Amino acid sequence: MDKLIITCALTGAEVTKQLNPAIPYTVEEMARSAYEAVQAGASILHIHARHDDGTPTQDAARFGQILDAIRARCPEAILQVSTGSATGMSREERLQPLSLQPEMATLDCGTLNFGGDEIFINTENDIIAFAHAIQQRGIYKELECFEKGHVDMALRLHRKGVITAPLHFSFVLGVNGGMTGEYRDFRFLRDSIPEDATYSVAGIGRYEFPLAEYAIRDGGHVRVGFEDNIYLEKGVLAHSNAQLVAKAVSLARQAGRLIATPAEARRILRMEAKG
Ligand code: KMH
Ligand code: ZN
Repeated sequence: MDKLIITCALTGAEVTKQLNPAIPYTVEEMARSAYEAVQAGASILHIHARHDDGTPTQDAARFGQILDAIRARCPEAILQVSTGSATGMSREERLQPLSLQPEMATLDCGTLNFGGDEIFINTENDIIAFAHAIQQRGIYKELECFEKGHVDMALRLHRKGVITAPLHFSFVLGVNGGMTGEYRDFRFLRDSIPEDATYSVAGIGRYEFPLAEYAIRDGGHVRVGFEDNIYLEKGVLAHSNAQLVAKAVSLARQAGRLIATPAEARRILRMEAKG
């Protein structure tokens, strides 16, 4: 079994300091949280940008400051920018950070309800445009799928030559409007992707650690972090992203799975063959 790749989703676009004061917003908070997460065992950092007041932004200048500050403290880590951002942003707004030539970016593979009146819109033409923009620049992509239809869309576009190999999926499960993160959901998605594809799981809220355990035992990879979950355990807020990463590391240890360094993660994901 390959070593375990741990991604840390540092802040996202939705959670706030009102819910957990440790959520990073500022450039300094992002850099510190990234450093601690990498020290704890993360090899990939999934990055959203916020203004100092917590408002999500895809502004390239703000993203550039955050990426530079993280690179200065974590020169080896794989930096994955979000092209999903927050609901309601236009295609052009969302694509902005690709101009910074990050090593990795997300490619969201379908639309879904996102709680309340929110809809996270990714039409087929959006997905095609994002795939071209990411691949043209030689950036490695992670295929974010919130339900089975998104996996099918990614595979359909792969067969058409729009989405190129290597295929690395992220199953983001437990969003209010997407698929839940029960074992049967995990199994269904995991069995739906090609043999030579890789995958990571991101469980929202209470699904974070149960899903992590399924993936750890199955040979998949894991994402944790404040974007997805703010609790270390039921009713106990996490003080840092690093605590959530450390918990994933300890689950891996219990299962006898070693943790990948960033260099090892690049090899496991075949990042040299960007597609
Ligand atoms: N914040 C969500 C609306 C991504 O990073 O690519 C979208 C999201 C997906 O977080
Ligand atoms: Zn995200």
